[in-house]
Amino acid sequence: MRGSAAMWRVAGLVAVMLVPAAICRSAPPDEHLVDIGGELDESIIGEGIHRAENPGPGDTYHAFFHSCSFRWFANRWRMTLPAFPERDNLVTFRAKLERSIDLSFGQGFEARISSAGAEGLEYSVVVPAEAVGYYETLPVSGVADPLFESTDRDRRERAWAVDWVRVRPVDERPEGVVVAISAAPPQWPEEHFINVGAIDADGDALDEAAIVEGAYYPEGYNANSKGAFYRWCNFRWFGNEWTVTLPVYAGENNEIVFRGQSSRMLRMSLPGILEDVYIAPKPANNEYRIVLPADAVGE
Ligand SMILES: [Ca+2]
Ligand SMILES: [Ca+2]
Repeated sequence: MRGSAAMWRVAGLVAVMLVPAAICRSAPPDEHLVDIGGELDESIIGEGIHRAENPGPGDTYHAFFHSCSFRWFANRWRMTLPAFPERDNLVTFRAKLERSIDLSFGQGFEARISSAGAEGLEYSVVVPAEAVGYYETLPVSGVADPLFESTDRDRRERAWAVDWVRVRPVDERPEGVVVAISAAPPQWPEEHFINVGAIDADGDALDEAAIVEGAYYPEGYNANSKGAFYRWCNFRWFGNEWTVTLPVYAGENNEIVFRGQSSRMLRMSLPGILEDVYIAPKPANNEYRIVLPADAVGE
């Protein structure tokens, strides 16, 4: 591994602390369940997914449409699911499906689901650990086969309607469930990665080396939270001023990405080397990005 350590002193008006009565280090839950058409699905849906719809009147042509909230998906769509890092993930869609869908997960892992043979309108795919990597999010895209063409007044592409998506970590791949495969080894970007908030089986923090000061205890997976971020990943609250130590690539420009949730402006600094840098709140995908020039990193 190349790289040397750089100290980032980062200050800003960051977060109002919520202090629970007891410190509870959260083990990962048994599953992440995203109610499509219901609360919190906004944070995972990408392009090609239509508006949320509530159950319709009872005279719809299939019980699905008057028994659940859902969204129509176009012929091509994208979403970002919460996922369990470095585990096989069993991804199940509950959906009204009348054509096949070619799915792509992470770094080019592919699987096809078809409308034949699904029980309870549930369609499952095993996404191997090597497709998920060390991330807590999993990009998924789909293409309908054959493509949907509207022949009625509703001109939208309505390739399938999805009620929910569930992601479970599995030790054993269930029999008869399709496994996503990749034609080539996954092409992971060259990077250092720190899963802030991760703990091991004994409850010990796995991110200690990066945390210098100003951050609270690991938590996350807060099942009753009204915020998707707090429900579907582990994290730490950072106070108004905090310092982390990050590995960097010597002699090169370094792009640093923080995935986080803040409604505040962040002011970041590398003491004595860089002018303060301000980063706007609420970035796309919760990703705060900053480029550290090679001459600031040094050799
Ligand atoms: Ca639903
Ligand atoms: Ca995390």
